[in-house]
Amino acid sequence: MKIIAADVIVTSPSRNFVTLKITTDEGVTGLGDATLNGRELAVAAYLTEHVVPLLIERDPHRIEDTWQFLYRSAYWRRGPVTMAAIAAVDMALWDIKGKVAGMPVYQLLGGASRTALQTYGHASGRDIPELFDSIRQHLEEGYKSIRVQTSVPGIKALYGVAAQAQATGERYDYEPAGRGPQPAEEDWDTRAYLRHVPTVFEAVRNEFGPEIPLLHDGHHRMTPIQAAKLGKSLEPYDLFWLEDCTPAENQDAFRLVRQHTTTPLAVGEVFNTVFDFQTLIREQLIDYVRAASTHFGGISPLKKVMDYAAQYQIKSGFHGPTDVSPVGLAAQTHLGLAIHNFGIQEYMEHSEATNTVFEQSMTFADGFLHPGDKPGLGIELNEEAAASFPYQQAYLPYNRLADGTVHDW
Ligand code: CS2
Ligand code: MG
Repeated sequence: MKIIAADVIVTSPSRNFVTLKITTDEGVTGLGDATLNGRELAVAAYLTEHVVPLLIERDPHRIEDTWQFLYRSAYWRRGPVTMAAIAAVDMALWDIKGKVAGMPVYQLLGGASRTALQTYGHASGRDIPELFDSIRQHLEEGYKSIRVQTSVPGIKALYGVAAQAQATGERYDYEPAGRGPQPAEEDWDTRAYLRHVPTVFEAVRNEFGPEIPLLHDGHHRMTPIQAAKLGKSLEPYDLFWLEDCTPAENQDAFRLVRQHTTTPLAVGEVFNTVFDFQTLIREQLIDYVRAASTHFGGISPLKKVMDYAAQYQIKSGFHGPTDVSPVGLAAQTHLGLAIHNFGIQEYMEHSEATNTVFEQSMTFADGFLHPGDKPGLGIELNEEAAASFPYQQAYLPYNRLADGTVHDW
């Protein structure tokens, strides 16, 4: 079997997605997700200009060899653009292999280790009553684990809080990234945040009791010692995890955090290779691997990092926001079903328009996600629908401190 075509499809049903479609001489096709939020066209060009020509005539069954060829032969390794492009190829080849074998990809990865994946949903609110409503709504929908984000008194806008939700009728208004030529500017004050967050978790525990696994995302905004302080002050509320408490380019920073707190730590949604996790895993500085198949080079390297993590009882918590397309989500859902050290899967429903473009065999019921049993990844791209949603420039917001300094994301 040979690859005869590879097409890059950019579509923007409610947000931008970049999809690679590989076609073989036997008519079998495979899909891969190459979406890099806010930098989508860089990956599309990387694929079209530099990867697609290399794929033609190759044997689609040689997944590992193709991965190594794209990674090593470029000389310029790693980075989010390169690794999102390689991820799309890797996923599309697994999709093809599954279709040829007549099996869902999770069967090729070793078969199911569980019946379905436990997920967590995103609850948020501008104040406590709005947050409680959001938590209740998620519980009613079957979610068993809940991420909790709120506005902070003194900070005007805060990413991760669906502030306009009621006004727009959209559930998660902070996704997609804002469309337009410039990113929205938000404000930030770490001291105010550190004072407020523990009071929110205290209120949530008082209202909903001790059982629900609760998560929180710090979006890389604290210094290591501030992160340590937050972890410590959240200990009474028994978090499932504290995510991205400090930027992790410097993996050593997590030593300091870990030294001070028993709150479980999750990190890695912006990581793109195993080297980003090397110290964190080997020194047992984290508890959950947050990488997404889309930004980490695909299913193949994500499986390897999870096997490495398994030696240290570190589990998965793959990144699953709406900017990971249904193809990327399906890829990591197959992997999550197969690996033994699965932890939890982040899940936000995609919009209706997105689900029209990406027809899915994935199911979500009672808080659990399953990739379905169609051969391959189980996603079909409706190209006609995709073409009706042209690309629109969009950027994630960023934030500045009171004195105008740009702060960490
Ligand atoms: C977030 C994401 O899901 C998460 O944990 O951190 O919403 C993230 O901000 C976006 O994926 C950025 O593209
Ligand atoms: Mg996050």
